[in-house]
Amino acid sequence: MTRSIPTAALCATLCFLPACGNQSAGTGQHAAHADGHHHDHAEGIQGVTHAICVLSATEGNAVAGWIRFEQTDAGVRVTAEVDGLTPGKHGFHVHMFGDLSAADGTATGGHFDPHGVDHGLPGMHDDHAHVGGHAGDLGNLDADDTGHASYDVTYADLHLNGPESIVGRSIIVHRDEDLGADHQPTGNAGPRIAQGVIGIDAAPE
Ligand SMILES: [Cu+2]
Repeated sequence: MTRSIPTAALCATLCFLPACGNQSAGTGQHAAHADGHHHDHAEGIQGVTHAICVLSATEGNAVAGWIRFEQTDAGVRVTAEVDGLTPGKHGFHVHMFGDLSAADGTATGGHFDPHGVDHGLPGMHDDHAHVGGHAGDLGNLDADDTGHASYDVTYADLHLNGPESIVGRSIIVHRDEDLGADHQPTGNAGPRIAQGVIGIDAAPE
């Protein structure tokens, strides 16, 4: 019993010293590495100002298009140009995950809903457009007779940075119209006909 104590103490000392030495060296390298990058990456600290989602049709559909997101003083401006739709309204939302691995779009999960509230359609308050109940509720695309839809709405409460950022999540376009709050939790918008990941976009020069 008496020998085990010094042995343990010796082992602890031997093990500790090299570890301590390595840690010091590692910390020094890390500090130098970080310092060298401060200037190069200064622009990234200001956050995301532009994002883009390029849509791909889900299996059996022929929808194509894009949705762009731009940070403005009034909020995030959402613009979209989408083709291959049937004439009329098609619900579209920010969904939780940027996972496009399912052919029917279901790997993207449900609507992005960081506050755990009911689904709804976007509306106006104090002259500013607000997303519907869920943070991802963007309402409907409205396709003309050629199957083309344009969209341009600036939302005061949509985010490209911070804990409610939509970057890295996805957009789903649905076959049917989003009927809003009377149809929980999805607006009864039907199958997913197009999907895409929201990624960081280049800011215009
Ligand atoms: Cu949806």
